Amino acid sequence: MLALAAGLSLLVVAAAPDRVSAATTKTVNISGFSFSPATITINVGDTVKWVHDASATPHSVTADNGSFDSSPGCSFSNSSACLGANATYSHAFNTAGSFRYYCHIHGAPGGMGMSGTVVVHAAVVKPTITSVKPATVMHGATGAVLTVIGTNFKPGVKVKISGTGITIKALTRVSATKLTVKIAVAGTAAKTARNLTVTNTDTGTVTKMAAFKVV
Ligand SMILES: [Cu+2]
Repeated sequence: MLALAAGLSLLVVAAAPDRVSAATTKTVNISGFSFSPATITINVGDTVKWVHDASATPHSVTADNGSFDSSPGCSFSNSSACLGANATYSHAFNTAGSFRYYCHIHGAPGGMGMSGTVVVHAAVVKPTITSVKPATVMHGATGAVLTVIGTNFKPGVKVKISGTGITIKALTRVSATKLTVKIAVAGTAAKTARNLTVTNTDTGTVTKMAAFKVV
């Protein structure tokens, strides 16, 4: 029974997208009459924690689009509903985009006065490589074509091959799951196994060790 449970949890882990980084929390300080930093950049799933300084000045963290508000009732006449000395407010961001916010007392929507922006980047999902064919490439071949099968190959994808003596002549992204790589293999290229690395413009990357061999 224990073994079965362990097997199931392994399956769950394998099915999850291969994220480059885990969720984190970043801090914005509410100091004086400003948010610091005024613009903070995070990834989808991350949390921003706002920390009020030690002063008693009332503030709020209020989204322009109404999606979050630390202190809905906060106003000049109701400052007890605002964030006070050393108060904190946290909000998790689960969609990519740029989110403006302001303070009910000292700012206004549209970046007026005491305000800030949270920039949320889409999570980086790594590409994967299932297979590279053919398994061997002839020494001195001038127009060999490797077919790379995998997932999440994005437009602008780049390919690198380990070692020296191999020149990439053309790279075609046939689809998100298929690349073709035309290579020339120098007569002096070492007859060794080569690693092939695929890298997306969003930095998601994967290397297949000994993807093919020069023979
Ligand atoms: Cu304020």
